[in-house]
Amino acid sequence: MAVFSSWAAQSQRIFLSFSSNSVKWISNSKTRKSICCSSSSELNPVRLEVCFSVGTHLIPHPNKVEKGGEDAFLVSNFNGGVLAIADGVSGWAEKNVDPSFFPKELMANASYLIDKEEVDYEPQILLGKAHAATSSRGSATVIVAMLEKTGVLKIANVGDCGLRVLRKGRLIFSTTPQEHYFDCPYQLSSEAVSQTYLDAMVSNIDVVEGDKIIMGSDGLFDNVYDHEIISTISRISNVADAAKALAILANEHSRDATFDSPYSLEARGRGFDVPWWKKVIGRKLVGGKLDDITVIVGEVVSS
Ligand SMILES: [Mn+2]
Repeated sequence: MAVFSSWAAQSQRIFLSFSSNSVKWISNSKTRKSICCSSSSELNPVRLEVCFSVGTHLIPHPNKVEKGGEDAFLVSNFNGGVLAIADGVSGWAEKNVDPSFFPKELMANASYLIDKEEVDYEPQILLGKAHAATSSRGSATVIVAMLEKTGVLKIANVGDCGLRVLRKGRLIFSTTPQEHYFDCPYQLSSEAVSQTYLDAMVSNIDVVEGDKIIMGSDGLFDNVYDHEIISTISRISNVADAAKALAILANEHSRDATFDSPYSLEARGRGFDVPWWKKVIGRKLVGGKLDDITVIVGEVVSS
């Protein structure tokens, strides 16, 4: 006991005599290190920083090829990576407004705002600020996904663009479309009656290295089933090739009047169908849906 007291006193003296910051820092650091290594490595595993490896592919509606369609998208490598798609609402053409202006300007504004302090790396705030900065007439459905280097994927979605997360070939997350009624999705608009960023569906998903993110406009999800997305992603590991293959598949289905697409299935579920006299001879409402098709495939990789 006497020996212990003596040692403690001596130790304290030594500590006090080396009162410079550097000595304290070394002393504390050593203590922390030994605790970390011995007991808490399993509780607090060291997480590698992650980012996206991204492939994109856009196929415009066959009648809108010349101007490149009415979808717009952005890919940024800020932080872990930012992906976004805006799909211009085609009904604006009836009011002599080019439906591609609004989504293009919205994405351009979002691109400018991504790294701004006031956005605070929050996709919902980015949507709000980008919407407020957009002066074109028109409207768009829009989805934004921002990956933090720590592995949190933050999503904000207004309308019927979509996002899937696949882990080891299995679907672990899917967005749900928001709509007023069939074929009328929630949308950000130049008109005051529209939805705002506050109407966005917001999700935070923990992702890990190897996870695949498939993001698309409704042109993808109206024409391609989730099981087809899963099989395509499982078959093609390169993100650019996978995005292209999914867009081509969606395009083929969209032009196929006999394909029982997710869109036609949904339409029949809502009570839309062929006239009764066609039903009598065994016909039903089928076919793909022609649309602009945007596909972004991201793989979570260590940075
Ligand atoms: Mn669309």
